[in-house]
Amino acid sequence: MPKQTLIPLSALLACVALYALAPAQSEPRLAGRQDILFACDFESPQWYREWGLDKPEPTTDTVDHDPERKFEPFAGRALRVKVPKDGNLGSNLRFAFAKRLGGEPEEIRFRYYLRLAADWNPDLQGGKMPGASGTYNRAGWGGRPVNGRDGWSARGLFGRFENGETPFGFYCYHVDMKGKYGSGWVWDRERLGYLKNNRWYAVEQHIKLNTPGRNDGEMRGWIDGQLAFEKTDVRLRDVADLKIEMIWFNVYQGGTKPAPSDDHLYIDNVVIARNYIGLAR
Ligand SMILES: [Ca+2]
Repeated sequence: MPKQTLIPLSALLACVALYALAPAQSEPRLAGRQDILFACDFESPQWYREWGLDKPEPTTDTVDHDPERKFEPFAGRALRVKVPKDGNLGSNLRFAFAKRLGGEPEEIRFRYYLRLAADWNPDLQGGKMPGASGTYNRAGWGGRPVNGRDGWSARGLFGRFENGETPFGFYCYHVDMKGKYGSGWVWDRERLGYLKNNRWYAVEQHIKLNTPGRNDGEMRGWIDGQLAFEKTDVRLRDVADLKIEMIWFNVYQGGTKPAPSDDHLYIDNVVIARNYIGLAR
């Protein structure tokens, strides 16, 4: 079982000192905020080091132009993620709180800008998008249901293409789940979570873990600053030592069937924070 940990204030302050300059450069609105835990604008040639990697994953790179897929920058370079034909995995980037900050929170916000490329057409199957998780490599993903003591996850979800739009939501392994697989909750408020290709969206997520054993966990989603989903009765855990282990920047098509074609998307302006982040501009 994971050790029960609190983020030491010194670690938090060190982190703020480390990252406070980076978002201020690319996002003036974040300047001076003391609650920003991580920001990545993908401008550095060694952007992957900001994610704790020695080299980028083979399905990821950064681009400032990509006319074949109708890319237009949101702010300079962006991460390009490819789900390859005959594959499933596009990104497995992670920001693990204990490793990076010395402790794990119970509430977190994160926001990124997402653009589905011209070739994005998940006709066959949906899949996973970035989200928070606490699987501790035991339970809460890949058909490994949870029991309240072993793990949980609340990744993003995308559904199959519907009339040229991609339904977007949460894919959640929680204590009240039925069967082997997590629950899919599309962000259907005012259809805000139905995303079109070839335009940028600001995607923000809020996770507040429940009181152990109680149905009072909170999950929210915003698209372009508008509340697209809210659920305040989630039970992600029954024990206090399950925390928010990481932000799992997962992009995965499936399921188990391989993708029938290459599908690309772009990500920029990633921010993880303690409070609501909002739009970059
Ligand atoms: Ca950028």
